[in-house]
Amino acid sequence: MKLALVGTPQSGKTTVFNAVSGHQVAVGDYSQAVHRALIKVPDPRLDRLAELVKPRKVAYATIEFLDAPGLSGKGKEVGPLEISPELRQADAFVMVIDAFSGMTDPESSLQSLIDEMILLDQLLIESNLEKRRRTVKLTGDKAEAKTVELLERCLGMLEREKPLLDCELSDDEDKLLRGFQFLSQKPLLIVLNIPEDRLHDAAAIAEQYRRFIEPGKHELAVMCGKIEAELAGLDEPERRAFLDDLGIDLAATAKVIKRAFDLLGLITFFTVSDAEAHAWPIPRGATAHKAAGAVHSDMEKGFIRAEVVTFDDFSQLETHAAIKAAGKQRLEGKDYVVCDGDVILIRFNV
Ligand SMILES: Nc1nc2c(ncn2[C@@H]2O[C@H](COP(=O)(O)OP(=O)(O)O)[C@@H](O)[C@H]2O)c(=O)[nH]1
Ligand SMILES: [Mg+2]
Repeated sequence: MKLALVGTPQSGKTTVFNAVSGHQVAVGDYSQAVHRALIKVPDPRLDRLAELVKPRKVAYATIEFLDAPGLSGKGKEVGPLEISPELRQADAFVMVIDAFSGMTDPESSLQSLIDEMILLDQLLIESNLEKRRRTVKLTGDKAEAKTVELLERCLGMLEREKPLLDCELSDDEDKLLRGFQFLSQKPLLIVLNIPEDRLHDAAAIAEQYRRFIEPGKHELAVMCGKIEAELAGLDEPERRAFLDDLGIDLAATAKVIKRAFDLLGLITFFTVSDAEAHAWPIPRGATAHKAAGAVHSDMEKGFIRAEVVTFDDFSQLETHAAIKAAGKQRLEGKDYVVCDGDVILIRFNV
């Protein structure tokens, strides 16, 4: 799963990238460089499992994070369609809003970024429709006619200045539309980048943006990118001291990653053995069979059954023997829908 940063130049995208990834890329230089990182998703449940099982290795779930030049932030005055193709391939966007410099009004920059995505999508559809309409006229192709009908409906939304995220779509339509990699169809994590002297107001600031947030489509996080980027470079005791100094209890970075993970519609299941405790991200609603495939293709091919314990039972009972004695281990087949926090042993045969 891939997240991409978007926002106006100098809004703090690369600063947030550094904060989240622990990298130390140069900021403030108007650079057009592309940065990428694989981000560990912090998970106290995995820490607890590792404490119980004492494996040789602990592997966190990861998500890909991309910092690439993109939107102009100029709203309706966008120029050519030169947005990086890599941005289009992202599963969701992390939109960084400058709320620290006082140079721009954060609410209007948020609105103009959304307007810009709407306009870019509109241009993409317009450039596409003419040819497709002609094909339908010439060949009468049914599938193509469906696509045209869907694109026309989308165009109508965009012309009313609504993002495609608001479109009511069937699963098939959703899939079809995703192929076009429209910008305004992607879920958004809005990151308000505030100055350090307003950190104590973070909750009140977040409240002002509630109306932009629709559950499942958007998430909001308030952070001071500059501070978080400094924090990322420190080891644990130094970090603790720094946070105490500022009078805040938890770095916002972990929250940003968690919200991004939720926004992508992912849940986590765990596998544990002497060798490794591993957190695996899978789409909500995935079956045990798919989960097996996430671990190894052989497990999917040779799937026999899944032995499942909930994290809470595992954490409480602590050992396999105690879990079995308490009857808390379930045997599940291919079609079992995996729940967030399941600890799974996959039996397979190749
Ligand atoms: N005071 C303050 N400055 C920030 C913050 N975040 C970013 N900056 C500064 O804003 C400038 C632009 O940041 P950068 O991450 O390069 O923005 P980008 O162009 O969106 O990638 C840099 O000089 C940063 O140090 C913040 O939270 N507070
Ligand atoms: Mg940058």
